[in-house]
Amino acid sequence: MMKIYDWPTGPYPARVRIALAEKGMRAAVRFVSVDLWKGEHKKPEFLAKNYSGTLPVLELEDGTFIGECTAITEYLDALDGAPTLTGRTAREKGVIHMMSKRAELEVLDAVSVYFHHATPGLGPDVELYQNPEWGFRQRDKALRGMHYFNSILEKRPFIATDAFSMADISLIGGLIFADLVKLPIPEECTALRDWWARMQERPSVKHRVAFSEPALATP
Ligand SMILES: N[C@@H](CCC(=O)N[C@@H](CS)C(=O)NCC(=O)O)C(=O)O
Repeated sequence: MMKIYDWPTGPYPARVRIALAEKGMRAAVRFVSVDLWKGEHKKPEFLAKNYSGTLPVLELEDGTFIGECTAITEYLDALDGAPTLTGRTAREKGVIHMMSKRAELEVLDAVSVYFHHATPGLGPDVELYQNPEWGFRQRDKALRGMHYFNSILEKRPFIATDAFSMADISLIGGLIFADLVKLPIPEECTALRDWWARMQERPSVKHRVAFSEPALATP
């Protein structure tokens, strides 16, 4: 069985949990918890699985490790021969990849830097270097990014195409993180707020933490 190393409430792990649920593949993986608050992701044993020291990581049955949410999502989407999240045509693949990367660069990763640099983050034992000025700049970048995605959602129902895709999942990750650090979507971004309300109603998003609990309990 495939394994996913993650932390149930983490915004990045949420992206893979959502992708799995959207694909109906929950039963195909076992979750292994890595405690971010204890810094388990920075220990040599975990770094051997993922050089970057981040969650989530997918382990295939042949022992291959795949890190990075987008890479994991692409792998899972290709597995059943019926891609629904990363695009069927060349055009869809290109546009979805671009918009997903943009959601990471402009919102999700920026909120993450804000969390790690301008707030206590994961605590003094884990956050060995903090640069608050950089953190606050990234917070402002994330707010600009929210305005950008609001302008996209004024024109179409989803981030990349007319259908739900990996790009939506990447921005969902960003807004999950923004919620955690209490960075609200600006009032005037009504299209983004409406989209976020719709996304939170999707079962894959709503039940992302709960669905793996039985698997977590399995040794
Ligand atoms: N680019 C990576 C980023 C993953 C990431 O930052 N994950 C968070 C979990 S929510 C993490 O491991 N943070 C711990 C840290 O940076 O110390 C991806 O997309 O998978």
